[in-house]
Amino acid sequence: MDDSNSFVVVANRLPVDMSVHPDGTYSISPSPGGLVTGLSPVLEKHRGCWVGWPGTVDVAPEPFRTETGVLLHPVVLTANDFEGFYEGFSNATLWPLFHDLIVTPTYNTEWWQAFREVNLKFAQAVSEVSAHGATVWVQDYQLLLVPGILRQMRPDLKIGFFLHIPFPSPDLFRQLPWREEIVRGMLGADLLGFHLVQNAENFLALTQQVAGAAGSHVGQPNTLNVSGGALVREVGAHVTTADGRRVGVGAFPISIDVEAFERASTSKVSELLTTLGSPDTVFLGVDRLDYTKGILQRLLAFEELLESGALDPEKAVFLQVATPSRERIEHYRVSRSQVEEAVGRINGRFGRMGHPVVHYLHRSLSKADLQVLYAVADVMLVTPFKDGMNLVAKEFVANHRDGSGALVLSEFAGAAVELTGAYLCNPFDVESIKRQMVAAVHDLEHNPASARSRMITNSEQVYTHDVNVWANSFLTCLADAGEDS
Ligand code: ADQ
Repeated sequence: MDDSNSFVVVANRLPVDMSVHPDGTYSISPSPGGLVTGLSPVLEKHRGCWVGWPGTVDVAPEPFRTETGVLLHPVVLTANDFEGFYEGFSNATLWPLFHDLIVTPTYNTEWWQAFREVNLKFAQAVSEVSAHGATVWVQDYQLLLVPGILRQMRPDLKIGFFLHIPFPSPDLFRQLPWREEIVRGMLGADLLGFHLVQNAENFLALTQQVAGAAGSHVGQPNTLNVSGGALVREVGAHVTTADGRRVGVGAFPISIDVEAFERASTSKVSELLTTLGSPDTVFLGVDRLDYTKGILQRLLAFEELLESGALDPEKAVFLQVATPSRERIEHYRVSRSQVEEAVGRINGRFGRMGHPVVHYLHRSLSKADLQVLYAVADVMLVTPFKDGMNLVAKEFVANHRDGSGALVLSEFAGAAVELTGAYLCNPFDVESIKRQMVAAVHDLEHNPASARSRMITNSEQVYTHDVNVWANSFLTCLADAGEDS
């Protein structure tokens, strides 16, 4: 067995997209998304192994090493697995439930069966590749059952689990017909990590309510410990399972590889500004096209500000980049058509020939191109209805280390706990988004010292709490976790 398999990450997706060509050959390209952004630097540092699905059904390449030294171990999923496990249970049941029912979750027994079977496949793949006593780090809501299955297959492993999305209040979670199995699956880990203390507290409260899950009792739930508004270096709480294992529970807010987001090349920035007609104010949104992200609401806020004359269409532009996401799911299709209809309407109303007021791209961009956009933007709009963390907000902040620009941020994004210099808005209230957009523009123009001090506060937080701090604090806690109580 390969030595590098003493550190194994397992996530639904590999950090690559694979496409199969008609002649049977395939090509591979990087895949965007928060989880990949957070984990890639960690895996590169540990020269570890990443187990996951390559994004194509029924076929997968042999394990291979990336240019940066990470061993990728593909898991084969069938078209049925993809539908029931991924589109169904993961993204039409768990995703909306864990994001506080922004759309109504579907509870479907066949999807649940597929979810169990595919979690078993992932656990088997991990079990095959992991060295004796290896550390296995299981990622996210698609693999909630993997810790429990792995614990039975391979009791020698040290198992950590990190949830990248919010953990809902127990009252919502209890809707799930398979709630006990899910909690039991999670409790197979030695350490459970969440972004926020609130998420960890929701889980701890749940283990008391769904006690049948493991006959578990909660230890010291009130000692969850926060320093600097966010970081927990020690596991402050634990759950003792019926079989006497101690499962650590803590909050570890994810972050970014700050060096990758230093300022972009100035020539490209001024080139883009000229292309945009040298506007006074550039607003920017960058998201996966997901109904949780509040893209439509921020476009409506922009439209209403143009309508009322608070913004001048000759002087303000809005750039929105939306990565295609989960396009076969109905709610995602509806979201896309609403966003695109709004873009067309706003340009029809306020643009002129050769001068749209909203520039919209429905595609993935390279990190270098994203950096140019972050640098061009005066006001970044991050307005999700609910978000585990939101790395886009942190990327923008890292790009504005000099204190330029302003961030309008939803109070329901996990990042709001840390980025205290942001202009916080309530995305359910378009007036609130408008107010904060206007306040940000006003400060940038008339109160630059205050705007600068806000952004410096944000960037200091991100530069002192980068992705290495996140990974090291989780992995240090994991190394100490799992002893019998
Ligand atoms: P996401 O919902 O994907 O992540 P986010 O945290 O903002 O959301 O991460 C998106 C990542 O994708 C960023 O690194 C961004 O640069 C990249 N990206 C977005 N649009 C892009 C585009 N058009 N082209 C290229 N790259 C693009 C989930 C959770 C979040 C949590 C992360 C990490 O939903 O709440 O912050 O995981 O835990």
